[in-house]
Amino acid sequence: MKFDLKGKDAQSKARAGVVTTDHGKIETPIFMPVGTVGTVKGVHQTELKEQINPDIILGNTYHLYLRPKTDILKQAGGLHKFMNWDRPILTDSGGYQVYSLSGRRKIKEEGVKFKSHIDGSYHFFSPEYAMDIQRDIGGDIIMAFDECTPYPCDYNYAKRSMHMTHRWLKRCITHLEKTPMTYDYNQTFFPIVQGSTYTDLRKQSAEFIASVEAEGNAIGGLSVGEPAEEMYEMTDVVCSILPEDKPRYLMGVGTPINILENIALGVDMFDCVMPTRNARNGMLFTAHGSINIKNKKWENDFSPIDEMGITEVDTYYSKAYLRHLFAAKELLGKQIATIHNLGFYMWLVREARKHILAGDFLVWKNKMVNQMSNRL
Ligand code: PRF
Repeated sequence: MKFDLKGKDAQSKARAGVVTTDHGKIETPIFMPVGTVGTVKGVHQTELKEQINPDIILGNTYHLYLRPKTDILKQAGGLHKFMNWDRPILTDSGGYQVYSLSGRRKIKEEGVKFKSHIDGSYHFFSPEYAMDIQRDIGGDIIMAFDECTPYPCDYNYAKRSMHMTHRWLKRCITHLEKTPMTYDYNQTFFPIVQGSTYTDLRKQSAEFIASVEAEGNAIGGLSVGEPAEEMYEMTDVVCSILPEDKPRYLMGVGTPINILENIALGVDMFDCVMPTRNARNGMLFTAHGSINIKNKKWENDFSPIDEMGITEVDTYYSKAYLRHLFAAKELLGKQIATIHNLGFYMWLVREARKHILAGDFLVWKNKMVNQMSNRL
């Protein structure tokens, strides 16, 4: 993997770059649509490629391991072939989903024992096993196995957990170094900074993560319920320590405003279920604010869903029609809303990139943050 910085904003810490992987290039800042179980929920592959057109999507180790199971993915020749997606894929390690989804879990130094949210069966992930599974899934970027602490988190717990995440990181690296590659394409490993909302822990963790000199670095443990200001403070501290010539990935973030604010602090990569999950609940993001399409006020609004939208659905269908589909609980409503929201997130990060390269990112960002705060 290669990362080339193409431009830096003079008034903020925003950067524009290009990540090159064996499955293609990723222009940063980037938003990665979440394809948890090998599908970006509700979006047909051709719509994803031709309309939304992301450079990279994300898959989840926890889900794919449980279903269809690693063995099936291995037989298919990896997730790319299984789902017929030929662009880059990043897989998360399971270090977050075992905490947020599985019914029960027991965290020990050796790893995490957890109960499947699908059938209640028990499973065990160690840092080593999380690497093996990600090798079989075949992500271009694979993530360290970490513990994401909840918010709020007691200082001593956060400190102990951070040190365990660091020890787990060493185990991931040792395992990757001493076992052979099992996939035909190169896979790049990203370690993850933790440390909850404590500045001293975040500094310590960022220094440790930087010391392993990985090809890219991630920031975890944020957007778990803390106020946005605290998230920005932590991102700022961590970005000031992580190397400048490597991509920085802020995991699970966030709202359109969170994304722009974190780009301004030097983050290059994002993923979040928000555009897809909120779409399925009738919430649309636009450059002028968010819309609850189920609201009665759209009943006879025959204007396009989003006049400025980049996807076909934005001007093809009206707000009144989309509202009707939600009222009638038609599947198509969720699909249209999902395509719109993902199209909007892609537009947002591409515009951010253009403005970084043009040198007027900060002014544009402030205007957008202001506009996007509206509820229409
Ligand atoms: N760790 C991992 N995945 C994640 C997170 C984390 O801390 C988060 C936190 N917002 C989202 N996804 N491995």
